[in-house]
Amino acid sequence: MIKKKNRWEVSETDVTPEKIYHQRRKFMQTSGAFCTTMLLSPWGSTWASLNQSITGEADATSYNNFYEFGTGKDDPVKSAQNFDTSDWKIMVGGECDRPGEYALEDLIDSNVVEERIYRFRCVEAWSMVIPWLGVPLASILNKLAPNSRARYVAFKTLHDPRQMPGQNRSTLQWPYREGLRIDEAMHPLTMMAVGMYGKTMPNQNGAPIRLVVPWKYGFKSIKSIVSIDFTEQQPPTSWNMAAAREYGFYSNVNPEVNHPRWSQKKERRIGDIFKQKTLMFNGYEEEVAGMYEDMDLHINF
Ligand SMILES: Nc1nc2c(c(=O)[nH]1)N[C@H]1C(S)=C(S)[C@@H](COP(=O)(O)O)O[C@H]1N2
Ligand SMILES: [Mo]
Repeated sequence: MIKKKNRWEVSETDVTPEKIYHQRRKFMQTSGAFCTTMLLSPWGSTWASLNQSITGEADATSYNNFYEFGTGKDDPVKSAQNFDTSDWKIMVGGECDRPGEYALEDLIDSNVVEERIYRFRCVEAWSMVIPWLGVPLASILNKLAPNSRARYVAFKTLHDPRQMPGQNRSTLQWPYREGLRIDEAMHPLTMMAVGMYGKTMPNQNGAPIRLVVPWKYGFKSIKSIVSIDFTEQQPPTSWNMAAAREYGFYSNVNPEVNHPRWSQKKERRIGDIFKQKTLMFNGYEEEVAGMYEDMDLHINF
């Protein structure tokens, strides 16, 4: 159950890099599955209208990129409805002391699940503001005890063409892969999300567990994760494999580095009419710029 305060007890909903909203919520598990309740506060539907900066839940859960369920923005909400995420396991391997197969409840400490409102910027120049539920990725990685050779963390999405119709086509090389440098993975802003808008993660948004890296383009936030590997070498990533000239390993949101086919200077927030300026590192510059101090971001895009 997610124990929610009444909406009027929610003190701070300002989405700024300085005041990242951390509303801790208890997230308890019942019989190995996460269970949510909306009994206490229906803010998932009301909050968005009260606070314009949060993207409407209906938009965030029906305008998706999840190519395993089709390339149209409205394909995932339609074709992921029967996606079976019960008894989910994550295989952990590589440079760590505790490899093996883990159930979600082994990796996620139920009483540290918290809600965080993050800006989310897709490389296609649209954006959203989402209240996620999850834990810092670092809290999971620390349990797995990476060793000193672990310089990167690689993630894979489930590969199951029977359930994921998009995997019957070679739009991308499956399974979907992503990766982070270990300092990026351990950064306190990096989150493993298990829900949004106070509810368990909808299938189309990456149930049951997905990454959220708010200063990077959306495609780094890999959905429906089944494996975590610690590696010494930079791991291959799906979009980089598909078009290396267009999608680099880092993919930090950067208005000064254009995609070869379009500008990254502006974005349209879903639900808004007018575009707004894209911020360096998606507005999280103060928190993350230090990790890239010695790098030329035009080369390491
Ligand atoms: N497995 C997988 N993860 C994925 C994708 C995908 O196609 N497959 N799309 C990415 C892209 S491009 C974006 S913008 C975000 C979209 O997340 P959302 O649908 O929750 O907004 O998911 C990312 N994670
Ligand atoms: Mo994206």
